[in-house]
Amino acid sequence: MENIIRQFFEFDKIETCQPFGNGHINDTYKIELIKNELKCSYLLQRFNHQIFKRPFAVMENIGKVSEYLLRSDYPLQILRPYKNKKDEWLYIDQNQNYWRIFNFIEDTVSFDKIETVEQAYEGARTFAVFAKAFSGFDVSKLKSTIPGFHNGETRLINFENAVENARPKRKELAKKIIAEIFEQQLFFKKINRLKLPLRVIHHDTKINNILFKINNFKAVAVVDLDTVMPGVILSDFGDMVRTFTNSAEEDEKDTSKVEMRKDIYRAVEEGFLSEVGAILSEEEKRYLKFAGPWLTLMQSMRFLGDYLTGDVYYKTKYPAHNLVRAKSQLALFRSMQGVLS
Ligand code: GN1
Ligand code: MG
Repeated sequence: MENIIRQFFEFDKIETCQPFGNGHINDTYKIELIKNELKCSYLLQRFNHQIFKRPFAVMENIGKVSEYLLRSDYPLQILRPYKNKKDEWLYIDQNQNYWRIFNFIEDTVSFDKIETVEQAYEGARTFAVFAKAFSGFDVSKLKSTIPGFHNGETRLINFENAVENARPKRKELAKKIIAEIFEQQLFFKKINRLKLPLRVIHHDTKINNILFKINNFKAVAVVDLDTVMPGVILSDFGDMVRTFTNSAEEDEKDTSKVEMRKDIYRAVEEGFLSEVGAILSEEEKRYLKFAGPWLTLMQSMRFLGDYLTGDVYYKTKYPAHNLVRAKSQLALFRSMQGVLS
């Protein structure tokens, strides 16, 4: 650890180093360093370059976006990466691990589940503040670091391949849900046909990607900018609907507990539009209601594809974890369809 951190800057000693957060993709640590008798905190992260196949392009995007926000009147704090002593965003160690370091934003908390409409409103408003901040930014400056990331039709092709190359036992166990997903595939085509404008999109608008002030639960920062790239507004709205309104966990085993909470949905919509209502086109606004089911169906298909091909993408805690996630997300999709279509 010490050698990795020294690639970025000098210090006297490491005071603490502890695992931090619970993302599915990267490994994150909070480190406290002593520098000239002062304690300084940072986030150290092993960046998953199996998933982010263009790690330096991701960092370029994050660099551009955070610099832009810093120079604008963006009202929130920014989680910024540091360059190492070689003036690069990432340090690659002998074992081909990619490491990066960010500033640590103090006195904040994040949480995984929305409990109240006030939290939903504030969360949605915050992601909208982030989206709105880029209305004057030239989106063509950003690279598409995971091509087809939220493209349902591309995801569908990947899913068809996953079904074809599935582990036979797993395919048998998932037979019913595979068929159910195929039944809904037109959804992806419908959304792609809309041809909505490209914007700077966060692409991972879970509530735990907002840091809140410890004592008053006001939003302090939008974090996890790895998937910031060109996309459509339905992605950021949809992933909030998927994650905020869910009455249960993403991996709830008992699907009878899974439903979209309508009061939370309304708060998400109001909070989001309170900031971006004026910059979205009529068409974008009209189709917002399809965003939740669209993204939730896509997520179910992604979890299921990973289950079928042996859990190579998402971290899992038990063998059927991705199957459970896929079923749970499909239950959520059904509940949304009952309400929103
Ligand atoms: C992944 O690891 P995390 O929570 O930041 C995934 C998202 C999914 C999410 C599902 C790069 O995000 O797209 O929606 O899991 N990120 C990537 O919980 O694939
Ligand atoms: Mg993420």
